[in-house]
Amino acid sequence: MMSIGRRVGFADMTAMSEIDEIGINQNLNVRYNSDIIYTYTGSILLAVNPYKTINIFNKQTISEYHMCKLGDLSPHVFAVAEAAYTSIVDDNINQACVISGESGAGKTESTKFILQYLCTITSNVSSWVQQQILEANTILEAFGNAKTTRNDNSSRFGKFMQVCFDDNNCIKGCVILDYLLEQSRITFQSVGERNYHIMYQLVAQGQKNIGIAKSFHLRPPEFYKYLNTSNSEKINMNIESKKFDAVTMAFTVLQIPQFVIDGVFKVLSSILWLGNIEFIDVDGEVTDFSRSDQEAISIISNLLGLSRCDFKNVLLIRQINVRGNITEIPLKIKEALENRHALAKALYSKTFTWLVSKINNCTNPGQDDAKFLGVLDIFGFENFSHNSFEQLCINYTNEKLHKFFNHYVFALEQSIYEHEGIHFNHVEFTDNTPCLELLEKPPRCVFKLLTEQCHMPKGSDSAFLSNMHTEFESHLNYIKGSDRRHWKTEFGIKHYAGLVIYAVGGFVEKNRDVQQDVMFEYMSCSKDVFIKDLSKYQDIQFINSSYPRGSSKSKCTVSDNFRHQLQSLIDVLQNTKPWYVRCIKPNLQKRPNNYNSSLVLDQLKYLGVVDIIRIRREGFPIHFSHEDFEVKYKCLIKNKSFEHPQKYLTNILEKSGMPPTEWQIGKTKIFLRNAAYELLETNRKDKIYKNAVIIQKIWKRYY
Ligand code: AD9
Ligand code: MG
Repeated sequence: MMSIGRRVGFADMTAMSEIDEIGINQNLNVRYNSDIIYTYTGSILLAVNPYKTINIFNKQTISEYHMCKLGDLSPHVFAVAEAAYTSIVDDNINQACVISGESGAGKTESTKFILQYLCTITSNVSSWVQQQILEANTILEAFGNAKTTRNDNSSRFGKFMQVCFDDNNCIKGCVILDYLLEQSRITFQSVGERNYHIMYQLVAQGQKNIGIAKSFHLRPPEFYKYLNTSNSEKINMNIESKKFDAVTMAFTVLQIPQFVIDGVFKVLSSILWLGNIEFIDVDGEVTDFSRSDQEAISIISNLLGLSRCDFKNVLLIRQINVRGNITEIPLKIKEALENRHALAKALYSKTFTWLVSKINNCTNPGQDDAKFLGVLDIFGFENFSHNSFEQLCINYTNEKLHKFFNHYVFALEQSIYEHEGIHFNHVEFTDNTPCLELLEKPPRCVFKLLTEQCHMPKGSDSAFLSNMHTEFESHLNYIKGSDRRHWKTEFGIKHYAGLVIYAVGGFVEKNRDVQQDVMFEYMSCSKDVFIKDLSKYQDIQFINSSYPRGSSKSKCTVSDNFRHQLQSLIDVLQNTKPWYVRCIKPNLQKRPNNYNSSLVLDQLKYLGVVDIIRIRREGFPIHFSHEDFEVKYKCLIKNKSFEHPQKYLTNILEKSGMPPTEWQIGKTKIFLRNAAYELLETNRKDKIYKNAVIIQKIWKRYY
């Protein structure tokens, strides 16, 4: 294993005398070349993805980090997990590990290491719960991850896993919140990308096991259009089928009954079959099935437990509600093709949220006020050659989290210093409030204008775009497109991490919450118990946020729901003690031993690393109220009778032997640098120990 005390470069970059991006980059590079992937900036951890196995994640390393303070050993994600856990135990405050970085930087792997750490150090008691938490991840990855050009195991949803603790600080369960699963992937994948892992795993299992193939009407992977939109490389049936076994095992550990597991696979198979329906155009107005569609229709209705006739209606007819009168209008071929894709996406995303809720039913400790340590693994900033609605939502998430981070690290800290009369050098940081306001602040903002179009019967992308151009023309964070030729199809937002050009095509449609209510209504009469249950399932995260249903005007759009979800996440984070893991991707080729300096430099810039180091070094990260400080450290001085309370505090600090540069006394609070705090703590623990020894001696003498 990596030698824990090995010195290469600076383990904590707040100790560097010269801090600029180049120095930081070199430091990370030198450490990376020696397979040291972790580096601190104060208590914030930077992690460079090694793209190879490094032997520092085993049980032995976990036990070395357990009970050690942050900074005692080499930087490690285990040290952050330990510090957060200790803080739950000592301070009784909820904790949050916020893991950020771009796609493929290592967020999901870091999340798993933190969970593995927590489950191991608390595993003497109910190890079943620990097992369930780890297996929940197996299911989430199978259903929510896919191969993309940037990452072979890319998470296509965000998650916040709250690990809950009982009064003895043992894990008693876990609550998972999921965010915005990417739906477009179910029906289309770009070149070099794939559908969700579980699709290949199921089909591969069908190739190996005739019983499975028969039960779920499975065919070889080449047969399915939804698995072949991207000409991706050949599927390794053996590996996929092994992974399928791991998923069924995980279902068992989570006590999901067999008929439910079968139900989930039936839905997946019917989604794959849906992709193969071709339709024929009857007369330009009406659509029907082609001869080859007949097999797919019977199989899907059979899998979903619907009558053929009901299912045909779902695929070929649209129902319109005009003042209570339902009118049926046949779909034109283009509409039928689109409607079929929408059905497939609705089925998959409902199954996904249903799965998350089932996992939660199993792992939820059932007590709302349990202490928790949350781990946030959410999509990083994205800027592709073609950016759409999904990228806007993802980048909006990053803006929100960046503001939260700024607020925590910079704004809050500096305003406290000013208020308390502390001397410090003001650190400038990029405040992203104007960009966030452009996106989300009512009454006129990007998301409001989009929703407005979605509520209009003839709402369109072009109307949305022209409204934005008029409304935000003079906004500093808005541009009308990459150049004049694209003003009719694009808009640009200057995010904290750079300018992103969005292609407006499809925004209105993607933001409309196409519920596929008719399909789910038919499914509620299904002969299959699971399908029936699934059709009635409503995501509780959205029940409260929805406006009254019925009129299309009041219906929540996808971005409305997402904004509510995100705001409640920020509200939760605001009441926790946050820990940050900033993940860095060293190269685009997913290769080990390959450090691309300019790629890393870009990431250092938008992760705000230089500013973090400056404020951490120039600032005083540890704060105590005068009273708390006195109670905690008065044991360190003998003379406890000072006329002036300020003198009393000064005396404690001076007696510890720390230079005055390491601490300051504010109007109501004491401010310490890390080194000062650690010295005080060591002195205090020594004192307590010595007192305990004395008491023991006295006790022995008398009894
Ligand atoms: V995405 O936004 O979900 O597309 P992540 O989550 O940031 O992305 P992920 O954790 O999936 O990235 O890491 C990508 C790949 O890098 C993994 O599949 C591993 O092959 C590799 N990786 C990441 N961290 C480590 C590590 N500590 N050790 C070894 C790693 N390999
Ligand atoms: Mg991930």
